[in-house]
Amino acid sequence: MVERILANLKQSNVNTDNTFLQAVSEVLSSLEPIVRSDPRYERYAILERLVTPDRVIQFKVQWVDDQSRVHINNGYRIQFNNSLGPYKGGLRFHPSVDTGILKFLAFEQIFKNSLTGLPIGGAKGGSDFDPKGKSDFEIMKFCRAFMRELYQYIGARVDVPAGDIGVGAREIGYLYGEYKRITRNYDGVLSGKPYEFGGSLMRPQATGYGVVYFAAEMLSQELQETLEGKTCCVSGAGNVALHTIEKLQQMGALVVTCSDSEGTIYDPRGIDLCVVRELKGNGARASLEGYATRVPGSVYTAKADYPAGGHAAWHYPCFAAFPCATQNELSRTDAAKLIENGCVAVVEGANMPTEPDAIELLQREGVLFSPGKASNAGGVAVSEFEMSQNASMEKWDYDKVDRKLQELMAQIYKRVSLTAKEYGCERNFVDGANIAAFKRVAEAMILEGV
Ligand code: NDP
Ligand code: 2IT
Repeated sequence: MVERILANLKQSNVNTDNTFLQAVSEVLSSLEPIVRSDPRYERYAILERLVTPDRVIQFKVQWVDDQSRVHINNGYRIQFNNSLGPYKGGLRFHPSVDTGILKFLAFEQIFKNSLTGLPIGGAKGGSDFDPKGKSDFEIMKFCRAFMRELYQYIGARVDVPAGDIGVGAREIGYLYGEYKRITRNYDGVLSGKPYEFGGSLMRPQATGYGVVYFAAEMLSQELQETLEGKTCCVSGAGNVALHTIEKLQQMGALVVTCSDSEGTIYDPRGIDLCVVRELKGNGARASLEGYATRVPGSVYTAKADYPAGGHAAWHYPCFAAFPCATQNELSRTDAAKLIENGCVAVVEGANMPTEPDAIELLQREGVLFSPGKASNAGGVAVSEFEMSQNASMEKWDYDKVDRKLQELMAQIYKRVSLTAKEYGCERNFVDGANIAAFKRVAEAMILEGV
């Protein structure tokens, strides 16, 4: 059955990026044993329905830059599945965005959101707009034009977008302002809003901090280990990477790498977050090359000089690796190097950053591997906390959000590891996550009828 579904999907997705097929084939291969164990899944065509988005919305975004030139971009929202709750998932602004990438992200989001145990469905959206080099006013004008189309498809109980690559609190603020101007509605239609108008404390930190809470729980339960005094490698230098580094440092780890789309920094004395923030903060997107000129002893490797078939960040010795930039950024070559250097855990902060043959090798060699849908779910969980605060007109304090986030990450770890044990694939957190997430969504799909 799984092979037939994949063959059909291949035929209907020939013209898009193949990350969607990659994500689906990983999930379906985890589900093969469980799907055969319950005849209802076939009777209700759960798999076929699950791999087909409810709606793929595409619209034109036209805006005018600071030199009065007119630009046209594609805007998208993919509402994949709302069986568990309102559609929920981020918006990505990056030139690579197309329906293929967004389908992969929205599909993964269904499973991630299910793993949180919270009432949220799966969606993703965005644009091929490139925020790099744009002025603050251009970003504002683009966000307003984007929302002029998007507003009709979203709502606090319908679909609640948030940030992702290229979209942070600044962009969410501009998007929300335009939504409010059009609808006169002050509800929580976006999450990740600035604190001043309904944002939750700790939402900016939530994904990265959650990644480290998950890693700490996994290391303690599986290896009776902690992160204190351990060398860690991180990729990325955006929202998820910076907060992963920050929490790792708070827990006493030594983080020696970070990266952006042009290159990687290695700093054996530990990444100086103040310097990275000066280069990357507040929408500034200066190259990390500037880090090496400012911090003596650090080394910058440009992407063109990366090891063949690999990423420089994964070629330094470390105890644990945290890919936090983008999809498919950790190859089999990188996995082999991590293993050779004694790495014991790979914890995904980004969505699907590890290539399938790299995952297979890491698992085969006994490296603990956590898929993003489990370890980066803290971001969307705190988004749901924000929805909850907006609905009840409350404001939670920082400690409450932090405590709830820590509890939730520990619960996700438990759900994933117990499910893996129950289905005879102990320590395979990919299968554990896919099966646990699937069971909850499939049950809801059966109960709501076709
Ligand atoms: P940001 O835009 O804040 O940062 C993205 C980082 O990744 C930047 O350092 C960027 O480099 C780098 N990057 C982006 N695209 C590429 C590419 N094609 N090749 C190499 N490097 C690249 O995004 P986030 O930190 O929010 O997102 C990072 C990852 O985490 C994504 O996979 C996202 O889907 C996932 N995620 C995000 C959540 C959130 O709450 N924000 C929640 C859960 C997952 P440069 O500065 O040069 O562009
Ligand atoms: O991939 C993700 O989980 C996000 N980009 C965050 C989604 C959200 O709704 O907070």
